[in-house]
Amino acid sequence: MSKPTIYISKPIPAEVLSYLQEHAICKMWDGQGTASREQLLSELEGADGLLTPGSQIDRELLDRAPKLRAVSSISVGYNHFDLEAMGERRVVGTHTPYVLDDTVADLVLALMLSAARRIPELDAYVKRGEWQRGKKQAEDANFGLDVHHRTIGIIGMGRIGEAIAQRAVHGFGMKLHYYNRSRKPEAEQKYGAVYSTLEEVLKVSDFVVLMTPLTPESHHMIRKEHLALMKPSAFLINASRGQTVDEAALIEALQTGVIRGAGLDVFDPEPPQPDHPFFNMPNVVTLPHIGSATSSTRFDMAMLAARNLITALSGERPEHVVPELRHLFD
Ligand code: 8YV
Repeated sequence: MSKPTIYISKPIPAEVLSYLQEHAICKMWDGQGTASREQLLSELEGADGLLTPGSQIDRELLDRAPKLRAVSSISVGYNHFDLEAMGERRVVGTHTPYVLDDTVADLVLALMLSAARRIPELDAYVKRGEWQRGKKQAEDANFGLDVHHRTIGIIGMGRIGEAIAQRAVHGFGMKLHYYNRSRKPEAEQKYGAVYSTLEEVLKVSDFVVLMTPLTPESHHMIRKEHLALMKPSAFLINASRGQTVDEAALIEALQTGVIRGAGLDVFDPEPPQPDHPFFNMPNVVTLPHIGSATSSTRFDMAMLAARNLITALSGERPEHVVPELRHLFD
């Protein structure tokens, strides 16, 4: 059987590339970062498969890629897949769950600690040579807040949510409330987690952590009326997708003291505009969507995505086909 042709839209580790080259004819985006939409549209004509870190896969793109049989995303989230269009055209979509759970959970704790202890602000004082000013600022009664023994509210108790729960409860002695579509009796047993309504989680938590996939149901699930339920001393932490929050409402809540601060790895849109109000808010810690970005986890994600793609192109069902497209193998 002749080898399939695949298009790789971002640089990947050499070992992952050699694996792919054993099984496929590889065409690669060789510029900086990730191939742009325009580049993808013009490169996919002869491709049977695509390896991507999260480019939009929609009807326009599928029209330009008549041979495409599989798209493998180097990400756990797959809100960039038009599942209906892919299903209609029998294009398999895969993602990379499990391998990033601990890395993203670590980052969520880092965001909580950075926001509560205002670490980036203090780091900037020290580096500007303003040691005394930084120290004085931090010693003001109203500056740093404790994370340990506080209440964390996790919205979306999937695998990453559980990895956060484990750190928060067993590492920091936090109390845990969670909201999820379905109850998680195991998490309740392991972490003493209290299953609550969304409203209740917002009301009782000192740190509200959003860890839900972006779906039509979770789009803007946190709006002005939800932020108003939070304690004025509470923080919102988002390392899932920016669109789960109404960003305009969040800006207003932060500017008017409805909540105390935020730790954000994700925005709507990304990247945020250069003059975004968050950039002048000392109570907001921002990161450029790097939740899973450690070298070993990114390696594992790329390798898993490569294996998913080759399995899908062989006609077998890859372990990590997204649930909504499993029916393509029935
Ligand atoms: C990815 C992510 O790094 O996995 C996800 O869903 O958000 C990140 O880990 C990002 O999508 C780019 O690949």
